[in-house]
Amino acid sequence: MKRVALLGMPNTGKSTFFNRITGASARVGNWPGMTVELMTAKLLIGSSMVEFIDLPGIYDLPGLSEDEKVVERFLENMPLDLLIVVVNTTQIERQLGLLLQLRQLQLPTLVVLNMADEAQQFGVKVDIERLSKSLGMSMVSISAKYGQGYPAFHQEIQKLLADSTPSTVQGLPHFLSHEELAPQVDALVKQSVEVPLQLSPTLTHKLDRIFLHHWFGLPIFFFIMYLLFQGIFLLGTPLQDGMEWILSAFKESYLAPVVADLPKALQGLLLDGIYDGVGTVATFIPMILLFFLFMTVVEDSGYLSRAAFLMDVLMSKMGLDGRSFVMILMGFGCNVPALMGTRVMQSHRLRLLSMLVIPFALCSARLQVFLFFIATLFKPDQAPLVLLSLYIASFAAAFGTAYLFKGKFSNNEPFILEIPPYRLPTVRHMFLRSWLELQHFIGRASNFIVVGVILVWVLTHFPPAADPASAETLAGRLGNFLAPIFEPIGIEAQLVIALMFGFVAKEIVVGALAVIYGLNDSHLTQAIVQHVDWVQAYSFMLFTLLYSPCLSTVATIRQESQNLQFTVLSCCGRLGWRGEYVLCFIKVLAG
Ligand SMILES: Nc1nc2c(ncn2[C@@H]2O[C@H](COP(=O)(O)OP(=O)(O)OP(=O)(O)O)[C@@H](O)[C@H]2O)c(=O)[nH]1
Ligand SMILES: [Mg+2]
Repeated sequence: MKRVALLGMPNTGKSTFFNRITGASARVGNWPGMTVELMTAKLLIGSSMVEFIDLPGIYDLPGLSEDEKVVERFLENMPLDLLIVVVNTTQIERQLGLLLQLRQLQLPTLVVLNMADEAQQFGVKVDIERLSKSLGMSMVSISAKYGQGYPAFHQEIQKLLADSTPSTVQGLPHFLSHEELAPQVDALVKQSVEVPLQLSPTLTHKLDRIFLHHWFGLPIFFFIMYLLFQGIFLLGTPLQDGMEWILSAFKESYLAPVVADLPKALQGLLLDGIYDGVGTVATFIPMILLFFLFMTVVEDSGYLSRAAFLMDVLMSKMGLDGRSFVMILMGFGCNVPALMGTRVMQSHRLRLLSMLVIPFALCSARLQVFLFFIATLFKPDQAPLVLLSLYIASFAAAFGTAYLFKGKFSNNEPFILEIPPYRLPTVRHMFLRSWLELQHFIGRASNFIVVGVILVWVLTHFPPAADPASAETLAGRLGNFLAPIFEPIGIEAQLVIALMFGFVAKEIVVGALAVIYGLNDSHLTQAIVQHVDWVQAYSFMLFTLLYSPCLSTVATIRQESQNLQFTVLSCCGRLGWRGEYVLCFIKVLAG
């Protein structure tokens, strides 16, 4: 099998290109540092199987941050048949330096000049034949996103792979620095690149005058976030109701008759345990999907990088920088990839501090719990505001923690942010990306949820003599045992059980509630309305937000930090926030 690696600066479209040629689904986004790990996919080219490897972007060789080291280790250890260097044509002057460094590796190389569409739009022209000759490398021009130039690429790669032999770099050379390479770059640019003398004020500039406005930038940002939640509720609620209706109709007319002959207890486990538990989680799929559709627009349009820029000053007061802010936003999807995303940071302390705060980000699993309680206990016009307040609480907890620990993890890593141009997200990418995230959500949920709901069902139905979910059941006893801790913050025994399962995965919480109260959808909603008032619900939600990250997050923190002590700190250091702060807040709210 032949091996081909994709390399280049961050945000040049390597993953877009990789996905397009191999049909894989690597994460793509208008943000430098999207890919932090190797991703591979196989493809038949001509008559030989070729393995493509998508690498994290690098600015420089030798690199300093964790993801750049990944690339170096890769180059040192992997025999390659071909190196494909992806270049953003519109920034070719800045990217030639890296290309020249890579030439020092003396590997067979194909240069892909990407973003041909933007180059044309900006009036950047490259004399490919001439540049290719001067560099002694094959070169093609493409647009990875819109699919131009692929026939030429396929022709070229077939030619290059036809009689290739894998070669390994024998110890990395002493790379010339970008300063040392500057004269050479200048000469190449002069000879074969045509850049318009003055860029006309593009749409990006015009939009940035609004979105990065000194005073209005931040309010606009919060307004956009508010609209996002409003949109999720507006579109998501009817979809969710429809889903509930279908699931419960299916249960009544099809499932109930099928299991009617089974023993009562088993019927209960199947219908009220597994089906209701899993079904209740499933009704949130439309909302989660909408959330990711909107987030993909925010991310892929380039607005996420603007958010980093806007927040940078504020973040630096807390020992973090704009990138940490973006990671927190990414953590709104799932904390795990956000934690891995911190690999773009060079300073280990900055990484640790960011990893300490990311788990406070209100991830989609917690979102699902909140959506459930908010829809149940708050009026429709209050709902978006309540959710917004939880997002603000999430930020506040993250920032507060950073502020408390910034002394312990002080660093002075300079932060240079690349602000990419605004790009129109394609509908195809929006759906692909959201589908991918949804699969992850369902994957994580299904890992635990069936086992989780069975366990909850057993706990709430044993010993068999006791009334289900009453104080005499195992769950009831456990809840009562823990009650002294939770009563002061207004969380009742049933909810305590749900919280315990939430430690494994937050996805289980709502399913667990359905089983604990022995009810599904609308009945569950009514039961909650009877048992829980809004203050209790808010308290419960805050607690769910703060108490502890889920198991996968804890495992990722352990792996990324390689530090057990830190992992313990990141789970238990939050204890301080829980009791006192939540209590205080609730007392104020309840007057
Ligand atoms: N206009 C245009 N945009 C593109 C093209 N190729 C990629 N993009 C966009 O550029 C952004 C970055 O794409 P990615 O594929 O994530 O870039 P990457 O090189 O893998 O980035 P890192 O993983 O961060 O190093 C995304 O918003 C893409 O949609 C292209 O040919 N034209
Ligand atoms: Mg990438």
